[in-house]
Formats: sequence, C-alpha cells, structure tokens
Amino acid sequence: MNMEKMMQDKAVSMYGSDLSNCSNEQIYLLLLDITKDLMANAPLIEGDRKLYYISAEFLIGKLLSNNLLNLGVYDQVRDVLAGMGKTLAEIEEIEPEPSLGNGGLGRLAACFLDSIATLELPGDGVGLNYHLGLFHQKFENRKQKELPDPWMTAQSWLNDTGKYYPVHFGNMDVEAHLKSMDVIGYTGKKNQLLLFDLDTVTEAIVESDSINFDKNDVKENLTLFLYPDDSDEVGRKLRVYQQYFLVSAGAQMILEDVKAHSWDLKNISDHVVIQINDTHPSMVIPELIRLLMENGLSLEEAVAQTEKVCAYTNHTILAEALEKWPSHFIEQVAPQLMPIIRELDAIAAKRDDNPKTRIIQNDIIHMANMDIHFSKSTNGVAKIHTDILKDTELHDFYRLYPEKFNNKTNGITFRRWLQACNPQLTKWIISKIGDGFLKDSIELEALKKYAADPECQKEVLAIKREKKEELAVFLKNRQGVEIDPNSIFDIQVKRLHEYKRQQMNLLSVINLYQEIKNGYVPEEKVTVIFGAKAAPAYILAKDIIHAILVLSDLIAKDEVASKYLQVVMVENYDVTCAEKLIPAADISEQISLASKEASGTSNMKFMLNGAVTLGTDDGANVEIHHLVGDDNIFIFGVDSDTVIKHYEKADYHPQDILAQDSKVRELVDFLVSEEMIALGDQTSLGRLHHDITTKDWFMALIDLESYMNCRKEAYAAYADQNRWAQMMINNIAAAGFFSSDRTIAQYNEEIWKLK
Ligand code: Z2T
Repeated sequence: MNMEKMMQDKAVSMYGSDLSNCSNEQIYLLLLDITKDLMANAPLIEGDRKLYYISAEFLIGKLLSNNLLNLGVYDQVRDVLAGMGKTLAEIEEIEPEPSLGNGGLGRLAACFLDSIATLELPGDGVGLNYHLGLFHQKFENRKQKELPDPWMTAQSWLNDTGKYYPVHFGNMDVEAHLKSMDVIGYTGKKNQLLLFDLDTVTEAIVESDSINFDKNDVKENLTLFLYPDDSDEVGRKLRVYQQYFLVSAGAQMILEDVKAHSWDLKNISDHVVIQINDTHPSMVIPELIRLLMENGLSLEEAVAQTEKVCAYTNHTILAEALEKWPSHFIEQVAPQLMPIIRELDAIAAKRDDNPKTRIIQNDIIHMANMDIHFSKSTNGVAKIHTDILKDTELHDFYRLYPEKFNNKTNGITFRRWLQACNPQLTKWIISKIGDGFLKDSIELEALKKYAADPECQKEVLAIKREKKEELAVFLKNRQGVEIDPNSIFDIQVKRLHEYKRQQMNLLSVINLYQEIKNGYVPEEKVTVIFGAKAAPAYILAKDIIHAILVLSDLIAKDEVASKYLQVVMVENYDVTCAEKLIPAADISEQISLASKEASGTSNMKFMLNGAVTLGTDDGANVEIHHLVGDDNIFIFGVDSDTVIKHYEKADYHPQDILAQDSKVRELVDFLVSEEMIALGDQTSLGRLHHDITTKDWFMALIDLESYMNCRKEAYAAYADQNRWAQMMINNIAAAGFFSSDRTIAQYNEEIWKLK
C-alpha cells in the first residue's frame, strides 16, 4: 500500500487541500481516519471459546503510534512525515490521552488486550466509558488540585455500536449504550474494547474548576468519573451503581453473543470465560447466575456453570482495598441480586464451617470471598504476592480450594514500552541479535554476551543520553522546567500511596540536601523526578505531594545545592509522560514496604529500557532480582516476613527509631523546619510530620538508613560508566520474561484454554 498516496487522497477528500498544506491537527485527524479504516478491514479473531476481560479500568494511553505499529505501517507513516519535516511525536501531541484508569491495574488491562490480540486469542475487554476520566492534576500553591479531564472529542477511536442493554436499578431503569474501540494485534487481527455509557450523563453538572458534582442524580452522573470520591456514603453508593451497570450490561452482552453463536447456555462454560479484574466487577457472578436462571437454568445449574466460567485476579493485600459493601447498598442498587447472594452465602456455609470464608458477615458482603468461592481460579500477580495470599491473607481459602490458587506474574507489552517509546534502543537490539525477540521475548537473553563489550557499552550509553535529552525537551515544553541531561536521572513514578513510600524517597533527598549544605561535593549531579496522582480524599498522600513540591523549590532557590541536586515533580503523570520518562531513566525507584506492592509493572518497563532498579525485595522486584543477579540491581531493606511479623505483633513504633537514631530524627524534623514552613503550608507539613513520628503505618523509617546507603552505592556505581552500561545491558537482556505475551500465554494455558 502506498501510504503517501493514501494520506494525499485523504487530505483532498477531508480538507480539499494538499497534504503539504495541512496543519498538525489536520494530519492527526486524517491519520485517525486512515488507521480506523485499516482496522475496520482487519479480520476479527474468532473461535469456539471466548474470553471477556471485565475491568473497571483500561488505561490505554494514546493509540495512534500503537495502532500504526501493530498494523505494520508505522515506518511508512514516519517516512512520509519525515519528508514533510515532521515527526510522529509532533502529530501525536494533538491526540488526547483517554483517562480510563488509575495506575497499574488499568495499565495491565491495556497491555493484556494488546497481547491477547497479538497471540490471536478471541478476547474482548469490557469496561465503562468515563467522560471526564479520573481527574487532571494541576499544581497550585505547591498542592494538588483536581480538575475534570474531558478526553472525548468529536473524532476519536470510539465507535458507536448502536446497541443498548436495559439495566434495572432498584429505583430506576436505564439503558447502557455500547461503544467500542478496535484492538489490533501485532499480527494484524483484532478484538474489541467494549465500553458502556449512559446517554443521559451530563458533563455540565460538574462545577467549573473542580470535580464536584451532585452525587444523587445517577442518571446524570453515572459515567462522569472513574471512582468518584468515595469518602462519603453517597459517593460509595455511586460506585456500586457503576459496578452493577457494568456487570449487568456486560453479562447481557455475553449471553447475546452466546446465543448468536447458537451455543447452548447449559454448557456456557465450554464457550465463555470471564476474567474478573479485582473485585470491582465481582457482581458479574450473581448477575450471570440471575440471567442464566431467567433463561431456564436451575439455580444449581446456573451456579455450576458460573463457577466454571469465572476466574478472579487479586491485585493487592491491603485490607482497606478489599471491597466490602453493606447489604443495604445492594438492596437499593440491585435488589434482584440479594436473593442470589444469600443463596451463594448458604452454599459457601455448607462448603466450609469457618465463619471467615462466609460471603455475608454482619450484613456486609465480602466481594473477594464471593469471587473465590464461585470462580474456578484465583490468581496473584507476582510470585511473592501469590505466596502471601496462600500463606496469610487468603490462607483459609487456600486450605479449602488449593487447586484454585495460581500465580500469573504480570507483564508489559514490548510494542508500546520498547518499540514505540524507544525506537533507538529497539534498533540497537535488532542490530545485535536480530528481530526474533519481538515475537519471542526470551531471545533478549542473547544480549548478555555483549554486556562486557566496551563498544556496545558506548552505544547504549549514547542512546540513553539521547533519551535524556528528549525528556529534557519534553519537560521544558510540558511544564516549563529545565533539567540537566548530564545528571543522574533517578525516577519514581506511580500512584501516591504511603506503602509505595514516596515519603522515604523525600527524606533521603533531604539527607542529600543537608550533606551538600554541610560541604559534601557529590561526584555526579542528581535529578530526582517524581510523578504521582493522589486520590482526592487521601489527605496524607496530598501532604506528601505538597512536601515534595516545597522541597523542590527550596533546593532550586539554593545556589549551592542546586548545582548538585534538582527535584522535579511532573504534573499530571500519565501514560504519555511515562513513555518519555521511562526510556530516560538511569535509576528506577521501586521502594515499597516489602510485602505490600503486589507486583509493580513500571519496574519491568524501566528495566527493559536499561534503567537499574533501586528497590526492596517486593512484588516483581523479587523476580527481577533473581533474573539479573545481585550484581545488576540495588536491593535494600527488611524482608516481607519481617514486615508481616511486625504487623502481627503490632510492635513497630517509629518513636523507637527516632529515639535511637538522631540523624533520622533530624531528617524527619526538617519537614517542619523554618526553611520548609517558609515556602509551605504549616498544617499540611505538620500533619505529615506528626504521622511519620507517631504512626508511620507503612514503616518508612524502618528502611531509611539502608535506603540512603544503597542509594549512595548506586550513585557511586554510576560514576563508572562502563560498569554501569554493563548493568544496563544485563537488565535489558533479562527483561524478556516480563513480556505480557508470556503472561497471557500462561493465562491461556492454565485458565482460559482458548484455542
Ligand atoms: C491497582 O492499580 C493495583 C492494585 C489495586 O488493588 C488497585 C489498583 Cl487501581 C485493588 C496495582 C498494584 O498496586 C500493583 O502492584 C500491580 O502491579 C498492579 O495493580 C497490576 O497488577
């Protein structure tokens, strides 16, 4: 196909003008049109068994580059644009990023869709179309402010299927409107991302300059935002409305599909598998049972089929994130589910006399318990996470159903996280080992033999340097901040949460700042970069953002310290900026409290792009550590068993550490020093200081000393650039295991059994 001619013809038909006269926006729109046409003609992946990956989130990122790449026309488009003196990156700037996820869980769902289509497995994503996304983060007075994120535009990747499904809430009936996006795999075949929406939703009910809206009017607000503020009762109930809307429309659509194929509903489990992405879509279980019974199955038959159809993935051991809904919520939102949930609870009671595995306890419905009893599979997302589920968090269930438990270590799609965001490194790898690794990622291991080669070391360092310069330009354009590509780029990007310990990173930076003030001259300048959104109702997380922004300005204003140290917090961290930050990173900060990060997935993206991990033995870091060996990673901190014992015995007290370690005391007290208060908000900084000194629930202080020492070791290692480049290559070479193609192949072999 002649891409140049296609683009020329489109320019004439759409704008009546020559391609060379088109603006970037016009070029984006004509490429959108061409790409959608090409995808419309791509064959659907089909089979006699189909997967539905049901999830409240799909953090898909911009789609133009990714779709061009998977359609096999990326190079052609790039070349046509180059002929006009333009880059794809410039054109892609026009594309808004769909804001349909929070963080890892939503991004994982997006990587999975890419790999499912690439492996040519029949599997669609099922989710919701949030008009205003999560929220857009702005910094104002060094604090996070939340604004709506209206990402939908007149022309977009969304298609209207014209289909509607009735959803019956306790107090009203609504019509779920099905929208879809094509998901094209690397071999040119496609699946769908199916997103439900409600036509009566009204963006205008959101107050200007905030994300506040009337939470009571479900018809107008249902799909406005992802996870509306759940700090008050109406907010939480709205979330239950969203969940039932998703699963009811989703289950109806699945049954319609089954009927269209003339498959027998009595044997639906021969043809359908539903992967439940955390507990957000758990109500699909009773809803499917209800609908199967409406279609003539007995309760016993419907339950037996549903248990064979559904599979559940757990993404966290944090107790506060395991959803539990008061039964009166369900009674109001979806009363038709309550009799079924009560039946399921009775069956659970017959299977096990342990009250802790019951679904309904004190009139509260434990969603995860329902999932485990009535799914064929329960999986964790990294080896250590699954082990903790079996040994502690879900131990009672593991004893009951050992055969249901399994691990599926997360993965990432190399199409987006290497080929699209780092073409330079991709080209270099191909020049060394060929392009077989793009199909079979384990072939990256062949790079190992180049790690000690000085010529190769020079080449990867040059590529890293180029990506650091690109990031510098990007950040200058995006938020006007200038960074120095000669410095070490030390990066922590992820949702803001105490267990991820951005506050520990901050305290360590305070230490470096104070040492410089006391005359220490670092060998290398360091740029510490943060990117994180905090949940709007999570006060302490917002306090940590405030402290980072205050420290950032304080250091920038200091003539001496700013020569050696810069702290940058990227505004509105999203997939688009992850694609710039990750290829430019020297150090990947993965410093969660051991046992708390289920897996992490940015750790894999950083490694693949030649950053070296500085982290704890937690989540998938454990597997990264094992694969690269002690010499190619910086590991510190107490292990997960120690942490779990502290929680069991309730014997961790930050006061103990503060009393015996005057240096740690000094660092923590700096949060409320005159210097900080001069630029910051005393209430917010005081609250953070008080929390760390009296509670420190996620034990930032337990690892602070070992973290600071380990970070210094990493900086010292960086000074030996050849040695550092060797570590980079060893990391890239070991990253093959973390391809989501491998993860999906395992889901398919052990759970889905498609084809
Ligand atoms: C989320 O992103 C994750 C877990 C959740 O538990 C919820 C959300 Cl929104 C309810 C993350 C984990 O924190 C992370 O460790 C993991 O890598 C990711 O899910 C994908 O499994």
